[in-house]
Amino acid sequence: MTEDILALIKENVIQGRVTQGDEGLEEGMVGQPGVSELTDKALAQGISPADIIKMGLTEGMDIVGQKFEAKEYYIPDMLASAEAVGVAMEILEPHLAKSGIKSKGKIIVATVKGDLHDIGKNIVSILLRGAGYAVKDLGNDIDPQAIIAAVREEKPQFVGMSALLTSTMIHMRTTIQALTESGLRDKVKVIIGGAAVSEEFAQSIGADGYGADGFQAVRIVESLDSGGDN
Ligand code: B12
Repeated sequence: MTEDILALIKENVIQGRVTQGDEGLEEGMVGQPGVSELTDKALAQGISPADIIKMGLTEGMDIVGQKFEAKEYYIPDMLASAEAVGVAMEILEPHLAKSGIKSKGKIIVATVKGDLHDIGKNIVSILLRGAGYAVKDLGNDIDPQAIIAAVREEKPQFVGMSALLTSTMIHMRTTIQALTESGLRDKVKVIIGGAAVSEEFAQSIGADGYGADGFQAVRIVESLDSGGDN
């Protein structure tokens, strides 16, 4: 019974169905419970939030990641699945505190100064939330000093910066320099991404990691979180 409902959650994450009114990638699913109804039902049956996350949401998202990498899924498919996971995480959040599961670290994300592209950053934020991180999204066109102020206030373990323009990626370097000048550089791991930047650029500005897509962003943060160097 427990396994059935977790398998259904996993399948509906893969299908990107939040509620029973949603269509899935396969036909004929409208009217069947989606991830939010199934998550409520699983909790009502006494299934632990940890099992729902591990065997339902995370396993589902792993498959979505594989399909994305194999080019079977495109960005809208990935977003639908990530949204389903995000909604389930909102339902689970109060129960996580009760069951003693600590949320993972906190990450501040921002698109750098002068840059209005925020679609990729938003995907990264949703996937990190889905993976259990507390994400504070500062938005787009964010000045280095605003990132410094947020690091002081929020005390995150990670800062994630996004840049899509070759004219704005320079602000990743200035933000890292500003972190150093403020004595905060060793308090946070900095990861970067966005179409303008690369692994080589990340190394050249002294970032701790680079992610080519949202799933890599999660993998890098998890690896840095556990002390690895990605
Ligand atoms: C949509 C778009 C816009 C929209 C943005 C809307 C929005 N709310 O974001 C609008 C219309 C506003 C726009 C404006 C402009 N744009 Co534009 N835009 C694009 C476009 C078509 C798609 C970008 C996108 O959303 N991709 C989809 C997302 C999912 O991908 P992504 O951002 O790369 O994010 C993924 C990864 O990079 C990674 N990632 C992203 N961020 C992060 C962060 C971290 C920490 C990590 C680990 C990973 C990570 O994970 C994400 C998810 O998988 C690109 C072309 C392209 N193919 O990239 C041009 C593009 C980026 N734009 C471009 C340009 C030139 C402009 C303008 C200057 C145009 C103009 N003359 O006005 C303005 C600049 C405005 C500004 N100041 O920012 C150029 C940039 C060229 C360059 N080398 O600098 C591009 C490449 C188009 C081109 N070929 O010329 N644009």
